[in-house]
Amino acid sequence: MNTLILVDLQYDFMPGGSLAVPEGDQVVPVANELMSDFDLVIATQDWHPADHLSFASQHPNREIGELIDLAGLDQILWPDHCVQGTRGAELHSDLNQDQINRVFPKGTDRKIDSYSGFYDNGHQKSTGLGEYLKEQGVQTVTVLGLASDYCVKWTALDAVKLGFQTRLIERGCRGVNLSPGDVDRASQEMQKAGVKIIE
Ligand code: VGL
Ligand code: ZN
Repeated sequence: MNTLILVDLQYDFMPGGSLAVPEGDQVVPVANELMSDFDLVIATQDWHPADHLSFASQHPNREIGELIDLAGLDQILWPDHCVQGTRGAELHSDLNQDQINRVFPKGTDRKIDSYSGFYDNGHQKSTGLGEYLKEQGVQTVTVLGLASDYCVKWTALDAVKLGFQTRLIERGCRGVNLSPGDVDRASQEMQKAGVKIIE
């Protein structure tokens, strides 16, 4: 089971979206091009309630980009994004969605963020993705999507931890770079953990 994981290819992470990743839309054609090479295609979908506590709007006197403590975990405050049922939360319509076998939502619990497609940031609750891949007999996963320095990174790191051989398609990823160099550091961190960076 040759498996491709498409991370958060949603309008809010594309140019014009509320948490726009520079050139985020450029990875959509890469995803489309690669899908047919895989037996199984999974998409993750950031899927927050409107009052999600990762939103700066939920914390009076706090600003976007600030770091807070959220139930004991470091939390960066983001603009409202990927609110359930809104257009910003939809997968980009140029994606060949009929080739996506399953979509795994994440970040649905108001009180905890979920960068990884496998677990929330406290590693308390699984999205079901890891169990699903194991059931399917998947051994190797290939990851691409948005954003390199957040959801892609944590998804790839969890994939390694779960024992999957993990590959990352670099040209299929773009990052936020909240601090300059974040994407490069994410890449190094993934590589160190055993993720094979391709191209
Ligand atoms: C993401 C920040 C907040 C991502 C999701 O998809 O990388 N980043 N929520
Ligand atoms: Zn989010």
